[in-house]
Amino acid sequence: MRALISVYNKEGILEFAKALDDLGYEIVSTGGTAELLSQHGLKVIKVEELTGFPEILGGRVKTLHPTIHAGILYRDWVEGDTLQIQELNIKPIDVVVVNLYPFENKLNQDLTEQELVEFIDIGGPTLLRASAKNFYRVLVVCDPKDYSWVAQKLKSGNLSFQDRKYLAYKAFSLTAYYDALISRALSSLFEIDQLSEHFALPLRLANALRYGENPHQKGWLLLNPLENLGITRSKVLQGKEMSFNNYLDADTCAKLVSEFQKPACVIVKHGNPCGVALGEDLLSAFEKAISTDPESAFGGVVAFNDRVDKALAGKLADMFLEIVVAPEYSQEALEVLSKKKNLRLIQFMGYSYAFDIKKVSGGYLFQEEDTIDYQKLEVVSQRHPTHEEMEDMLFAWKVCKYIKSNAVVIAKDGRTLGIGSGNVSRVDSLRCAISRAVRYGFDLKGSVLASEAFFPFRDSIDLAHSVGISAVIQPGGSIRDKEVIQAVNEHSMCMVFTHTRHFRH
Ligand code: 93A
Repeated sequence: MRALISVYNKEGILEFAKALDDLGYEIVSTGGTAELLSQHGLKVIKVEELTGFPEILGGRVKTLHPTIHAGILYRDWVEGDTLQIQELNIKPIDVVVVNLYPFENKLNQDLTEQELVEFIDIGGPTLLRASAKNFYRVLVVCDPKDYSWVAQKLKSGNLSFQDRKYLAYKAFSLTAYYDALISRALSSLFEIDQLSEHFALPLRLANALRYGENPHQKGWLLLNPLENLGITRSKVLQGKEMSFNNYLDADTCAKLVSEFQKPACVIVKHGNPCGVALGEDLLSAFEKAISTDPESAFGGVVAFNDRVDKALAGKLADMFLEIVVAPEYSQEALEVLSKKKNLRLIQFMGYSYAFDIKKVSGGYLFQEEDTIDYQKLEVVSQRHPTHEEMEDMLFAWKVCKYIKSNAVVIAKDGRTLGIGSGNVSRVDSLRCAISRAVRYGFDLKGSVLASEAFFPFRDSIDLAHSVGISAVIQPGGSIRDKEVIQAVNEHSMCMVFTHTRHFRH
């Protein structure tokens, strides 16, 4: 019986090799691995002794040899195979233990293209694929986490065919991931922004979540190793474990608050912002954001774009919140918030633009991230907006981008007064926004309205005017734009076209 061992990560390999040696396996090994094992007194056959061929090209060719691969791929149930390997004096290999050059770890290390390329393992994946293909006869181990249970089962004679199949599946999962990682890394290294016919998205399982969107659904968190920022990479400083829905809400909240330069606060519930405000400081922004819709804010996710201090922490601790997200917390703030054991505190480090992906049955929809283009703004009404109206419109426009369509935002003095989300008719979204604002006693005179997509009719403009809204920002582009602009002019309101819409479905 023979075992081939070739590992980059040498952790735990000595014990595993000893266990194989005890079980009577002859050990065949590559350069560094062979050296380590023989240093510790194990009898090792070097690959080159077996192949009669030295390791060449600085290690690029070590195990890529027919003696090795025929030893692995040999089918003992096929007569022709047996005759051939006997004729060529090739001995079967029964166990293969390999882990790969750490290409993934090298991605964030500022290596040159040439240096990085050297970490693409060729021989290792070939060994893994060959042995996994021959799972009927060969046992393949690609993860040091499996050494101990595999050794135990081999010793007791309990290693089943199903175990071998599981390990073969694991090996192919690893090589698929490894190649996907290389493909994605090269696409950014070579600055290729075009999708190829076979798109490789490498994902690594981080952990199982308590459950998915609902308790009866299992849920997992998978990481994209090529993005080192974002909500999944942010530190959870305290509190209960993050849930599936927590990740969704915290992501929306953190991304929206990052759009603002001034001190800002965003509150999100069920994926939609329910209060957004700018302030002199974070505390005033928080109070303004809460007052938009205190009922919905209960149990919400709150995000800030600056350091949370003690005074703000005191206010946060007085409320029932699921999550607080901020780039930083003062030591005193952390002490205050530590009393709220269940409250999750996240230190958000920003995010990088990547693909936005949505799932449909049988496939995925990919798109670039949605961004705002400020170059395209155009005043289309007779009256030009005042400075305050313009500021409020731009504020409301940013918020709109993060609301489920049909999205409308009524805002004034850097705060949302009413938000309408997820309605199937635009005017209904506006009615919701108005009724929320009225319920909390806001005077809408001189407020602004943002709509993430065009108004199909003038009805929303007439309704907006009737409650005192004086300025409207929207993409334009309806066949009834003329009628809509006419309504704006009749009411002496003003209107800005963005020429870009921000659907969120
Ligand atoms: O450079 S390679 O792609 N060429 C090979 O033929 C080869 N065979 C095994 N890399 C190769 N390996 C890899 O070497 C293994 O996947 C493992 O990561 C590493 C072990 O090298 P050493 O035993 O010299 O430390």
